[in-house]
Amino acid sequence: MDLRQGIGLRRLGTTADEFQQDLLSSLYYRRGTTVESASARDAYEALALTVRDRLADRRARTAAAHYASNPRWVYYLSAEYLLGAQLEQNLLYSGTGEVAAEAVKAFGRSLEEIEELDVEPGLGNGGLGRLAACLVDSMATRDIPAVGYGIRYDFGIFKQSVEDGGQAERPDDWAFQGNPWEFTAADDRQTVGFYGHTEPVAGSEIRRHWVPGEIVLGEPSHMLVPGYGTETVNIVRLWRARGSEASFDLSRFSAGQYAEAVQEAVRAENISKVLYPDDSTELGRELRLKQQYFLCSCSLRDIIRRFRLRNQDWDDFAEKTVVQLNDTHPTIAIPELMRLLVDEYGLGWDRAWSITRRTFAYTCHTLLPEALETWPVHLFERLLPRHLEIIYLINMLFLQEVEARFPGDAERVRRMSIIGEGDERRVRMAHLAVVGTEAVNGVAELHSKLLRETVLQDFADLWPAKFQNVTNGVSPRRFVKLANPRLSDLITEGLGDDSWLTDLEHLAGLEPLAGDAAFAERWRAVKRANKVDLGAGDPDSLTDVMIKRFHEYKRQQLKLLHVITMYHRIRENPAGDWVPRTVLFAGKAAPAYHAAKNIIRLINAVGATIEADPVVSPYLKIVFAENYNVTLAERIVPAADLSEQISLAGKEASGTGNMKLALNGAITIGTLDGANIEIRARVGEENFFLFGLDAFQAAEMRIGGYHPRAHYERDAELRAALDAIAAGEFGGVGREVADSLLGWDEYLTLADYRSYLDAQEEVERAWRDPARWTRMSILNTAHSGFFSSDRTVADYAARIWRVGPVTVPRED
Ligand code: CJB
Repeated sequence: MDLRQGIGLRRLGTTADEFQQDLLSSLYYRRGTTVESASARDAYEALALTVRDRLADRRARTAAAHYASNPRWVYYLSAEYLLGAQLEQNLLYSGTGEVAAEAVKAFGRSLEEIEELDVEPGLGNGGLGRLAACLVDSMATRDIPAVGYGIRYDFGIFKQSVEDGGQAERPDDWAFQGNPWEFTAADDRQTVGFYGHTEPVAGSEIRRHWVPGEIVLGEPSHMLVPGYGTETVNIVRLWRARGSEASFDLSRFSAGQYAEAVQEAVRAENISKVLYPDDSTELGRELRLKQQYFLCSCSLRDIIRRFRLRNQDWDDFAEKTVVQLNDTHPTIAIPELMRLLVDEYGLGWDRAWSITRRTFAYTCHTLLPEALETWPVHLFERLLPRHLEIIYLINMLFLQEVEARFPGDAERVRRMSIIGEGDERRVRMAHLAVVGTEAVNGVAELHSKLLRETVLQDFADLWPAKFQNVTNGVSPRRFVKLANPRLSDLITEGLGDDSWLTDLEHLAGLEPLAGDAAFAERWRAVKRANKVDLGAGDPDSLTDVMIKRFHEYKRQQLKLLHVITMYHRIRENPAGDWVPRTVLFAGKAAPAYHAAKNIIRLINAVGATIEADPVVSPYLKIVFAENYNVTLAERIVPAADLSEQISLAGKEASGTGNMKLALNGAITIGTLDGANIEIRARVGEENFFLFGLDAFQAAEMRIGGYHPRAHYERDAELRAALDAIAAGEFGGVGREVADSLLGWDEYLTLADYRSYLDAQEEVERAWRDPARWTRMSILNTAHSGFFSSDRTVADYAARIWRVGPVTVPRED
């Protein structure tokens, strides 16, 4: 199908000359400038537009193919997307990398220089947001008709720097200079209501009329999401809040009240102003619920609009649509769909409920109680009065079902209710998400099991078949091919082709090469060159990385206790045979998370102390890499020797950094937590450094009365490390950190300390034997093929979404 024929467009060329011509056209006609006067920014934008055009072509063919086949769609609803930088990816996915490198010579600049200007949209916090990005990549790669819906925050995750030894935050005005990857589509604007009251509808018991007290516009823009090795280009559609025309008060303006004249518009636009920078904790702020509802209301109306392009009958809706809720953040979509179907489209309650339940699926990403969202009933009542009525009705019918299944079990009914009755009545979003969906999944085997057996046990008793596991995965294109071109070339050479990029299990073909000395030598050389590029420390030292959000459950403090102990050991025995290490930390702490920021401060202080110490510094170096984001991960991951995955077992739902690092040949030191368990099972116990309590033992220990002080008393090295911290050897915050560890130690850091240090000694034994280490490294890569997000998407598609691919024809 050639969509260009009808409108007489010429085809976009594929040769270097044609590409260069298009690049110059972009510069002249779309940037309005010439080669002679082109700034670096002009060069970047012209290149981005030229690449984007190639994808837009494929996008048009994709849309046509989807329209023609009227398929079942996946709609992924996520409050966060960490898409990463776009230029390099889109060059790869459009196959224009080489011609572009040639063409930009016209500007007298290298492609690398131009790529520097490509800002990553940091529209997420961490793992959950990056997972969303990997899944949309893989859905396109697997030709699944899909749209990712999200919020176009003006300010993404804050920029982090270290000032005076601690974390400082600056706003991330990521699109300040414009974003060439984005298309706005003002015609698809939606109107969203908030506040107000509800009124009866004559002749109906169930329908109500909601009269909102505030109206906000949602304006969509989209970014293209190309598949790799296929023609499909899907989209991520992001909503931006705008004041309506009525929100500008001309009479006040005329009276000179300028601020008052725009205050309503400002209030509206605040909804998409900034991403909440909390990872795994919910603050329960009104604006956050407004964001969530804004996302869901705009997206569902868009989904319905799209459905009605090709379908008439509401009974087909759930056949044609699956809406995946990325954690509880978009759960308000459930009552919103009910409201739209019942109040706006006049469907009966039971029919609407049947459609709704069959439409949604819910992924849970946590086990931390503080991350399970609940909202005060009174907030709901004020902000979303109609939704609260609907939730009450859903809850009443649901509790009748529970009562019928478990007669007389009032305690169970209380536990399962969507409304929590405590000092303050609250809406439990996770309960609503389980009740209103067809499938619920955790993100790694252990996590899914713990969800069934602990947090959501009552629900699993009621509906065992609803609960599933889909282990997370990562994009091999971004996290191997783009991040680690040297290793990618070596893998391709070793395997004979690059089919591993779309079928990552092919990496298993590297296994025989693990024993090949020449291949191992080259493997080592790749790692070394990547370390040189990173420039974090001596490339011959063991590069030990802990890169993730700062959170006490992830236990950066345990890593720090190890470092301090090494510092003490080396000082005591400077002539010892020490393995030189570079310990690299990177990650952000939520700005309001005091304890996590203390740990960052302490890390930097310990780093400075070591650096100033002539005895220890030749062997030990701490690097704190500022402003961890996708782009920085792409630089660190290829250079890592050792991957720190040391959360308390039972706390990390999955982890995905662990997968990225293993795929790039880093060896994991880790607990039996999240996906670590599955990584270890695949790469082999002998290629994984295990330590610590398992989830069962950890839970038992916590219940049985845990005494961190007993570990302190018993272990002289631990005592020395904690004493040094508490005495303020590394600054004043040490006292607080030590008090928290000795007083309560929520995440059993001290209980796992000795086992962790022992495992680190095993690490050093392995490191001293380069042949052994390299073999372990190769086998980690070879057996991590399972952790491709293509496999994750295939699992969702087969078991939860029940969708198939739609092939987009090539342009012939
Ligand atoms: N996760 O990043 C977040 N934010 C949350 O609010 C809750 C969970 C993380 O999601 C990742 C993707 O599933 C997991 O790998 C990770 O364990 C989890 O903490």
